Amino acid sequence: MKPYRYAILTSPLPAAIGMVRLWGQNLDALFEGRLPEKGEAHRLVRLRNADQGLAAWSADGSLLFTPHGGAGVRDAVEDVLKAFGFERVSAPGVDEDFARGMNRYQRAALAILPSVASEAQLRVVLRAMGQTSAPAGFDRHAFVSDWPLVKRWLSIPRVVIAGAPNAGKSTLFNALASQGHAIVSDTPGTTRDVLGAIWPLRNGAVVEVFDTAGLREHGASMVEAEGMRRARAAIDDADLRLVLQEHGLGRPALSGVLVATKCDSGERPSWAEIGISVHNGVGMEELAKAVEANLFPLLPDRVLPLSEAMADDAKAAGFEERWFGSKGLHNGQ
Ligand SMILES: Nc1nc2c(ncn2[C@@H]2O[C@H](COP(=O)(O)OP(=O)(O)OP(=O)(O)O)[C@@H](O)[C@H]2O)c(=O)[nH]1
Ligand SMILES: [Mg+2]
Repeated sequence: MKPYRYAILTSPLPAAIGMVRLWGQNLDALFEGRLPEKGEAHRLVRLRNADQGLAAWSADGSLLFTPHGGAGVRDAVEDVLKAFGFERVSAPGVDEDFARGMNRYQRAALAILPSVASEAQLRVVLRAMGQTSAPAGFDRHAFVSDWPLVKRWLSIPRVVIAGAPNAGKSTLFNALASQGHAIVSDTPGTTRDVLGAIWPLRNGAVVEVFDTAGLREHGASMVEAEGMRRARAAIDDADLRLVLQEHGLGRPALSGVLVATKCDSGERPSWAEIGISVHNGVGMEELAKAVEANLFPLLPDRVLPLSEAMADDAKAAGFEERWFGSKGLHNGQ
């Protein structure tokens, strides 16, 4: 075996950071910037032209270098190391190093970590890795088997705004989506394409919200008909539909959260769950709450990213004791 060795420890890239462990004499020569002194936690150094990152000495005398976690950075780091005569040694890193001692349950959470898209998801995943504790009142029994709910927290659900032409769909979309700029006009049949944007909710989760073409039975041109076809496909694909209808008209035929629009003076027809006016803000908070309640009926603190198969591992690893204490559980809902 060569005296100069390295191992890539990162789980499958891309990730926020990469991890490379280096063994060898005189590693200073590789880096621009001084390596940490004895007893010093870490230092920011540059590995030639590959990348800069933190360097820290390990107890076994190896150096842990953490550059950025892109595949391109990893290749550049490997090029530099190979040019200096380093040999790559196999270390299925997650097994051997970073995740040493982790069970299947924690590893699953680790694998999800690079694709975490919201603060709420991060909380779910970090808790799975045992880095934070469960809050008082957490009811394990409600969640261990509720994998679809957990998956929802770990994905970005699709919320589709649907309804008749001119109902106010694009106006609502623009209000919800900070980056969305759908055309709004009082001509029915304005929207043709499906437009998507991120809508951050107050519970820390994010959803993707979609504006669609208005649906009507008759009189649509060919282009509008294609718009409606796309709208229906998006509606079929939705995790949640917001079905909009002007407050003066009857109950819409589509199922979903029924929202009466243009309720500028607070009026709400009996068929509607919520009455909104984007123009003066009526019902907007209620609408956001309804979306949260439908898609995320539980707060992230109440969600365990456990599949049923993983639950046994979690128990075996003593999670129960660590998270719930020895006094047992109670349902704090
Ligand atoms: N008074 C009032 N008018 C509104 C409100 N929301 C939307 N409108 C008006 O309703 C008209 C239609 O709005 P859009 O958002 O384009 O309606 P849409 O449902 O996207 O229509 P299509 O794309 O044709 O299906 C526009 O003139 C808007 O200004 C509201 O809260 N109050
Ligand atoms: Mg529109």
